[in-house]
Amino acid sequence: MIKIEKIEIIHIRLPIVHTFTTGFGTVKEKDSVLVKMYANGCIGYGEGSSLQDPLYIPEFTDESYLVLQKYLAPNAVGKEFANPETFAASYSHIRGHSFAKTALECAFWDIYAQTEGKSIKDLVGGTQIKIEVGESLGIKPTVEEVLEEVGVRLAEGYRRIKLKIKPGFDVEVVKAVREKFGDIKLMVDGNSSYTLAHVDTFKALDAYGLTMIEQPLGYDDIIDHAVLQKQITTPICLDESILSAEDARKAISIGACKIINIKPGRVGGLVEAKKIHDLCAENNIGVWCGGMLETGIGRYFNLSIASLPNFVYAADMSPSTIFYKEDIVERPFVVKDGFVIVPTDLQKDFGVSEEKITKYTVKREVFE
Ligand code: OSB
Ligand code: MG
Repeated sequence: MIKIEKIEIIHIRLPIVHTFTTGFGTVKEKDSVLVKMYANGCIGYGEGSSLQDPLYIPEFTDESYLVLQKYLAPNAVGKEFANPETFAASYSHIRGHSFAKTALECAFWDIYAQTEGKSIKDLVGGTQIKIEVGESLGIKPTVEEVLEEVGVRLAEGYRRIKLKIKPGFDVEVVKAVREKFGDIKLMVDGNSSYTLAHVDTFKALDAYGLTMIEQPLGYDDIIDHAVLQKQITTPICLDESILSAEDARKAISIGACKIINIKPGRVGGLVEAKKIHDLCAENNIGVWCGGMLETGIGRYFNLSIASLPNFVYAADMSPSTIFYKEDIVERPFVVKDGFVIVPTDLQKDFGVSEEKITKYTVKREVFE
């Protein structure tokens, strides 16, 4: 049994090296909420990597913090749990707020792994020891700038390129990348900036052999995605619309997607992420691990879950050095020949820096 003695919730804000523009808007600095958990003589960390503003899905960082402060942390402290599944079940009556739940659940996983003397990869049944990595490229003022960065990332070894698109910045940029770089693994992400009125744009994109089109339509939609999927050959991948295994089951059953992007943060943690993974495997839907510009802490859990066998497409797993001047871990991972090694111990592999957490803290509260 794991007895939770103390929980700290920490809102951090990291400056980023360059802004990140998508179909939902521009990320100018990155917020996250961290949970530091004390139990059985161990310390565990988790990250809920929501955005500062409600632009991607409704939950934003002040809200994640508030839900942890008012419900999740006070309800967990002083209690005992056998494993992450029973722990997650203890707050499943709280609706929504998947990023807040992820921060809490991941801190518990970190402690659970330490007490079991096993890696999270082994505990979840992971089979891959390294994860294939792609770059997610923001929208730039010009196509030229996109071409330049694609060239840099391919030279660095990234194995696929994901282009962020929005109405007016789509077919032209895809065409230019194909013409310049040929038969690379290429995909696009619309971040819910299109509607069914844009069907001709997606039919035009069919000509470019994209691996997938990620979340073109409404952030909470599956119906229109099913309508669109019937009219185009490129597989649709859902991101924003899938917050749970139940959402995934419904989307698959109506043919709304052929691929799912699993982000632990968006679905409430590793327990739900594994359920979605297993459901997709049974239904021949390949998955891959997306990202929310997490710090090294969040990326540690993303890499752990991405070791499951049905994670068959390259992950959005650029190292924090691409986004941040400084990470809050001592030794951020590196991409080597287009892969990242799955870490097995947060402290030994990455090393959490309390000093850097303090430097970027907006607010913090202790529950004991
Ligand atoms: O839609 O996948 C997305 C970043 C913030 C919010 C949404 C998304 C993204 C990314 C970045 O594409 C992926 C990463 O973390 O490397
Ligand atoms: Mg996406």
